[in-house]
Amino acid sequence: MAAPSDSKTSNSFMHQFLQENSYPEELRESIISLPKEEGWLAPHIYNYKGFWFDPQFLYGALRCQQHFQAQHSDIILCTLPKCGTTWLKALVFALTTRKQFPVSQLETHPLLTTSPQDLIRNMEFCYARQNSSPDFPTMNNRLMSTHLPLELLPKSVGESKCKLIYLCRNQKDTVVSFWHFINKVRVELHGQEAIPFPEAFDRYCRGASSFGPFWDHMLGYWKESLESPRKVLFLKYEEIKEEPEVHLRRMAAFLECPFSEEEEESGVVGGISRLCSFESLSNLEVNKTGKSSHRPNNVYFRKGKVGDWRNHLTDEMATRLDQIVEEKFKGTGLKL
Ligand code: PAP
Repeated sequence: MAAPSDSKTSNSFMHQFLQENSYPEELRESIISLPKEEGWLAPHIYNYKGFWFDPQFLYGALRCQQHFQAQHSDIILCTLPKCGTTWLKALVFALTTRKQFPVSQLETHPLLTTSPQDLIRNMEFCYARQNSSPDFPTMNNRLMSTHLPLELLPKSVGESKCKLIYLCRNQKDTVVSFWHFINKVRVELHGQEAIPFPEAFDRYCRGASSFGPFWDHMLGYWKESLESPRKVLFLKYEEIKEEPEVHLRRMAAFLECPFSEEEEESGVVGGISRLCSFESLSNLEVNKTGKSSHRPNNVYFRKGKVGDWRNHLTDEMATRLDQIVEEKFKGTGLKL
């Protein structure tokens, strides 16, 4: 899709976007009439049922709700943008396909030649781009990802036995990662002006980021993971960084494909962890110079570190975000 220029009004952007893609008139009208805020890539983001959306993703989300039929063996990876989606995709792909693609025979492993973003595709993005229902890759399981909040997942997800893995990340690092990503896309790909960090930070703290507010997004999945631990596995980026093998074993047990003794002894867990590490993936040619369906793959790899926020947030900013997290998560047991 062509990038909208800043000078266009939201309505004309929506008009162009929806017309180009032959979207139904009534949907266009209903999106335009939603509450809106200044956007990140499109001129505006729209608030639908308490969450903020770029218009094309809202369209995809609505189509996904209408048409997606979950199957019992589906695995859906759920994240807010910049919380480690690419990493989770790589880990779950390597984990669930380890019989077909053993990490002991790395030369033929799909992760060496295909971006994790292409191996596991985002549901609302696929539904936004295609009028027919998209095919999601199936090996042993159908694997998909989403940024949708739990409340807005298609109904069949709740009705089936499919499993959800949620990955969250410390919000101070996420806002920094989000800001870098948005500006890279704005400046290098769309020819738009960069958004200054203080402005992006303020919008993020007010919850007006893509698929935000982040606290409601996280709490929805957190509560569900406590109530239905066989349905939702809740993971944290920082904890996987600290002990990748421990969390790979947790994921394998949750997905009912635990590592066998033989696999443990032959170092399969470590092999997957090394293959999916930032150092390994970010140095692959496909992720340095390749292009996924819509963007260069390198936009998904920057530093991959815990604590980079210290290079961007003032003490005052850090306190503001910490206080939001403390207040919103009070009494829930969730800590970032
Ligand atoms: P998405 O939600 O838009 O798909 P996502 O993959 O969550 O993007 O965001 C990219 C972030 O994950 C980047 O973080 P940074 O800006 O703080 O560096 C990126 O570097 C990081 N990342 C990508 N791959 C890995 C990996 N294998 N291990 C750890 N972090 C990773």
